Amino acid sequence: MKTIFSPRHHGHSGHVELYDGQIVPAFEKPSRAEMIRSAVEARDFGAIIPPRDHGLFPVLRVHDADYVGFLSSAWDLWLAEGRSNPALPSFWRAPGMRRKEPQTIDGKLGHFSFDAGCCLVAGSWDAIRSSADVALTGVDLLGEGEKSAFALCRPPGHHAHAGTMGGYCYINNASVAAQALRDQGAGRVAILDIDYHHGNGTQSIFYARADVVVCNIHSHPSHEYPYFLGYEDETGTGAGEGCNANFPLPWGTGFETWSSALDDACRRIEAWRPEALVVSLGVDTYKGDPISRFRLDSRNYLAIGARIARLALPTLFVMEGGYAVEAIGVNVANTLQGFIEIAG
Ligand code: OKP
Ligand code: ZN
Repeated sequence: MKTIFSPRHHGHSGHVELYDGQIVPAFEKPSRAEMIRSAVEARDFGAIIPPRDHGLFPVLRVHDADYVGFLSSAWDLWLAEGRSNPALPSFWRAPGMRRKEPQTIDGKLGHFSFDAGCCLVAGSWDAIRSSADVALTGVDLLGEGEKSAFALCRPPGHHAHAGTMGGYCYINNASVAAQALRDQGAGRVAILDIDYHHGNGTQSIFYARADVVVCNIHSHPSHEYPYFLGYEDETGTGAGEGCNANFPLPWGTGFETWSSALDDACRRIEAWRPEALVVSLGVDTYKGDPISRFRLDSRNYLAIGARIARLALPTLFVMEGGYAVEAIGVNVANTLQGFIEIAG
């Protein structure tokens, strides 16, 4: 299995987030991707290659043009206000307020976000674009006949909506990849999101569609971020009715319960008969994760990879979350190894 990786992720560094009522260095930091890269390299799964430039067209298949325009220009607007510290949104609309895009950067930051989890610094946009190119290069590899690929994306993507950033996510890399697979000819594509947090952005992007089906296993939104989406009764709408499946689990969930949800999710995916699979791979389900509350052990990721391999689909792994930096490499590499041991 080849890995796609870009050192341009380093541009997104030195940023902050609001945590426990304080501004702290963001948990989503460059060392995450570097730890994963060295673990994958050490296991020798296959070549580690740089992304190819795909431009913004495949991103605009999923995201709104005004939003992408905002992402590309936000840092310059911020600088033009005479600031150089990290840019963080802190104003949002309540229901009933106007939906017009403000003309100044502080208003725009709120207009295009749903939380204060998405900081922008000088190199963020370049890193964000490189992350989408990493996912799209993974799609290319599947198109060229590879059975699987690992898109080592950073920053992650699954919380980003068509026109809204949030939860460390700017471009929804997994959604961009799924759409690219469709555009490349796959009849139906499944997305399996196993990050600890519900992939609200991915669900929302495909919620009314039957050609991209979405399965999420995550911490219950009644207690956990992103709080306002991810319940079991969200099953899709219109043509997409029945094409979204959520498996919310309580805080403290261990592997026995988690893996039985994975079995259920995999059976749902089989019933949809997809031609390709995108896995939103978060390893913040790990017991040592500093911001999460599931209890998976490192060895459990071998079994997860193996279960996914039994779906016997062309599979693109897209990196999402995981914040226990000391264990993130082992957990990701175990997932890929478990997959490879079954799928080859
Ligand atoms: C991104 B991904 C808790 C703040 C929650 C947002 C977490 C975003 C996770 N105090 N911060 O799904 O791993
Ligand atoms: Zn997560």
